Amino acid sequence: MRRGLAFLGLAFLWLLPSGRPQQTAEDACSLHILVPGLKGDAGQKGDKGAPGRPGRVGPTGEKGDMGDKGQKGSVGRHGKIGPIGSKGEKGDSGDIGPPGPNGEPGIPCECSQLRKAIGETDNQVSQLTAELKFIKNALPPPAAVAGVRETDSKIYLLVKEEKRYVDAQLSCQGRGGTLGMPKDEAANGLMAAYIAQAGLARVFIGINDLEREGTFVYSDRSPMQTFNKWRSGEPNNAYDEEDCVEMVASGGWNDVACHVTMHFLCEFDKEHV
Ligand SMILES: [Ca+2]
Ligand SMILES: [Ca+2]
Repeated sequence: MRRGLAFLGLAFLWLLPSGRPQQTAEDACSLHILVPGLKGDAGQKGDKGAPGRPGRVGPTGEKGDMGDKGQKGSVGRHGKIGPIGSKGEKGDSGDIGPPGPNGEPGIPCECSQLRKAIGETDNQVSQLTAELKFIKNALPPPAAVAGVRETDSKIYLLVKEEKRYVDAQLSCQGRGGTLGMPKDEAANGLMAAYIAQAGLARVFIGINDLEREGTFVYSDRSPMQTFNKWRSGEPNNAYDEEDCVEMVASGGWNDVACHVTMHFLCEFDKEHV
């Protein structure tokens, strides 16, 4: 810095109006004392300086008093629908409502006739139900059956399966019946016609003397009455082994061995099917 001021001083001396522009280096070096000149006139006012830097941030002011409460705002928009709540408890039953208006008068009916018709219909339904039940329970595969025959109280079923007497009886019982028991002329005639129409020569029927030789009973253990259709010379208990009975197509009876196999005829009581 000091060296810079000395240089400025030398430059100032060089520009002084001395009237001797040809001053030599010896003259300059010979000056030992510099005398300041007269003060010059005041210069013109300079231009306005640039704005100073912003001052430091002042300290935080004291907290002012709380303002008055603002006015209530307007109602906002509806929010989204919330989730479904849990099911509430069942409410109490309501009061019994008032009775309804009276209906229009009915049409006079002949009730006795209607009741009679209804009763007959009920009977028919019962009968059909029983017969259907019988068909479901009793009928074997179609090929083994030659149709059925029936009277007011009985149903007869010819089974075209060859079985021994005991097995034939079990087969009929399994269907809800028993081997056929011709106890009068009408039943015997119906069974004989059934056998003949089926093209069979003979079938087992429900008569035997298994328990006591010579004493024939029906398969329901009821004793033989006056009615019988023994063929001529029968029962003969041939070979001392004929304890079961067959009916031939003409309707006659013959005692035969129980272990032979043949078709058989079942009988069902309509009240029990
Ligand atoms: Ca016998
Ligand atoms: Ca015989």
